[in-house]
Amino acid sequence: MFPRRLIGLAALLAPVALLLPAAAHAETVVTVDPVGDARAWTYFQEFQYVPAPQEASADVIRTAAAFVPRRLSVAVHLRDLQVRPRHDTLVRIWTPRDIFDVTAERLSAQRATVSVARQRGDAFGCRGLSVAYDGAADTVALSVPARCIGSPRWVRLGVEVTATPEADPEAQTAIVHFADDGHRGGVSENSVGKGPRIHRG
Ligand SMILES: [Ca+2]
Repeated sequence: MFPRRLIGLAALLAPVALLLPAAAHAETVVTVDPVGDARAWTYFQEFQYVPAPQEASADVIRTAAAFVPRRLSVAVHLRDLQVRPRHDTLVRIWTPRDIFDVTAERLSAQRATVSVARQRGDAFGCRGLSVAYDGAADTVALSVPARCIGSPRWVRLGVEVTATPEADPEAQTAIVHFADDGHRGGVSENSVGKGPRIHRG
């Protein structure tokens, strides 16, 4: 009934068809950042950053993100995610219309918290927003419901991690802070590096 050539073609296409469902999933976009490019500063020397190549807990080495219809997932990989008196992860989300800041914070070994705000705005409620600190995998994984950021067609991400290894309330200005930007060598005091567009799919 079918010409042999067509049957041969169908046999050839069958494995390709099997791959299609996987191809239809949202891609995971991975960006890499230099190893050992964290910076240190104290409030006393505000914005006078010095190289801190030994700092591993704030050193972003890779960010993996996937944007499916209902959710943006971001995993920030650190060189060595240790427990610190204070550890903050900022994920800035640029959409076609807005800019949002998702901020995760972990104080010592307490349960991490996360909030979302419009840039320079107040935090707002977002059911389903979550963060998971995983010391074994050295990741801070964030999940942001798409509706909380206006269900945009695409996003671009900025990542900045800050860690404070010593907490001495008697000597505020002497506390050393470490930071790293996930999309550039070192950090900048007035901007956050921007990753590529990630389309929702
Ligand atoms: Ca880095």
